[in-house]
Amino acid sequence: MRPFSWDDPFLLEDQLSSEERMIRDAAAAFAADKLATRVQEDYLSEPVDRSIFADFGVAGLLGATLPEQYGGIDASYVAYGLIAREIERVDSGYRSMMSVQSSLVMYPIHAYGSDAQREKYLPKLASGEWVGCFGLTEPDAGSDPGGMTSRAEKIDGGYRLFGAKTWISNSPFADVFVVWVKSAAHGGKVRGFILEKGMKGLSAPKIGGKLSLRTSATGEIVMEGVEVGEDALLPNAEGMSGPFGCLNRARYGISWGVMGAAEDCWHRARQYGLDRKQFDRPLAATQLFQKKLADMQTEIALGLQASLRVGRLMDEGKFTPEMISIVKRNNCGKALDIARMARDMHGGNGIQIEYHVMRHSQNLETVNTYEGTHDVHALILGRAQTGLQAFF
Ligand code: TGC
Ligand code: FAD
Repeated sequence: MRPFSWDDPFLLEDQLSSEERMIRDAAAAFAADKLATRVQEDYLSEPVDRSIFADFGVAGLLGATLPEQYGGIDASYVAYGLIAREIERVDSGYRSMMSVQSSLVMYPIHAYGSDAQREKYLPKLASGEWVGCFGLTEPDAGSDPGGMTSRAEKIDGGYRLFGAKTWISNSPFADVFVVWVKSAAHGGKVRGFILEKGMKGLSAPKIGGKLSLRTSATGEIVMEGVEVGEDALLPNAEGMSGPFGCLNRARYGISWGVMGAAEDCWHRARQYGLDRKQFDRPLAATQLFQKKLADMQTEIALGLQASLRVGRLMDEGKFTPEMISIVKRNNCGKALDIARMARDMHGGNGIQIEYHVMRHSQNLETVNTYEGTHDVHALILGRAQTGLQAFF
């Protein structure tokens, strides 16, 4: 019988293809070399620094699921999840940068864009030369994005856009803005537009003072009569299924990513308990400490298996959004519990940047909220099993 692998209880490793393992190993090496080396300084300084995108691009980690023709590596959705897990093992903010670019900017341009839009934007987004952002949330429309008031008015040869988006990852340094607004020319339906930095009437001020996700820059998108041509409209998406189609991919990636952050907390708590002695014995020799480690191991092993299953279903074209709600919601909630517990298990040291666990727990507060809060995903799942709408 094979010995029990405490850090891979269900032998996840054996369930991956050699190509998936290769992509995972490349992402892990990248994360150790380029991200772990700067994370403490980035978290403390809350930088507006886009240089990391070029590093991601060189490593082939942007838009990985897209075809090579557009700069992707034709990776499976399982491989995409494995990339998110390795990046978020270092920091949720870095994973946010990667997943917004991949799932929320490159995916809609590929899935809903014209050939000209694909050729113009995707290679430069894949290389990290250009940075993208995704504007859906508004000051008065967060969990209910259908309540947005941003709008496009038809003008000769194009559109004029008005409105404000808030809480937008990457916006302060973005070159490419995928924004979702209601278009009167399309019966008031939600349509996607691609805006570019420097357009008259477009600005993206930074939101400062965040106590979470500090390695990732967040800002607004302000549109004061931004004029664009017909070629800025994403032709192949109409209605809320456009932005939600992107969110399906990003939420799925998050379900893997948060397990990476949780694993980092678990491994650090275990090692701390082995090293630290109180009452003349290691903390890890106490029953309470071991119970906490067992809870972490169990939830992470189950969460990873669930994400792997959803990833395989995505690769087979058999997924539904509700499956993604289950893994986004549960994995985020469990990862947040694990990070808070790991912080506690580190005692006073747990609040220090050098011990990493409090940074993870602060980050996971955001990840549990964005892309649909924990409770909003509960309502999606409640509606799916009762047929009853409980949003209002
Ligand atoms: P509802 O009536 O359910 O649906 C309206 C239309 O949308 C379609 N749809 C979906 N299509 C594809 N995938 C999904 N997951 C879909 N969910 C809904 C639906 O079929 C319908 O289409 P049609 O053609 O019939 O009109 O919509 P609702 O208005 O009742 O919405 C309720 C709810 C809660 C499901 C939805 O609004 C929601 O998910 N709210 C959460 C908002 C959210 O996730 N925002 C994310 C903003 S982006 C972000 O946070 C990025 S952070 C990234 C980072 O930094 O990593
Ligand atoms: P609200 O919708 O006001 O929710 C507040 C509370 O009320 C929550 O607990 C929620 O669960 C609860 N609630 C809401 N509705 C109901 C209901 N019907 N029943 C019961 N409870 C309910 N958005 C983008 O478009 N692009 C981005 O790149 C992006 N990046 C982000 C980065 C960061 C750092 C953060 C914090 C957010 C980001 N967001 C982004 C926005 C994010 O998606 C929203 O914050 C999220 O959807 C929640 O919306 P809200 O903040 O308006 O909260």
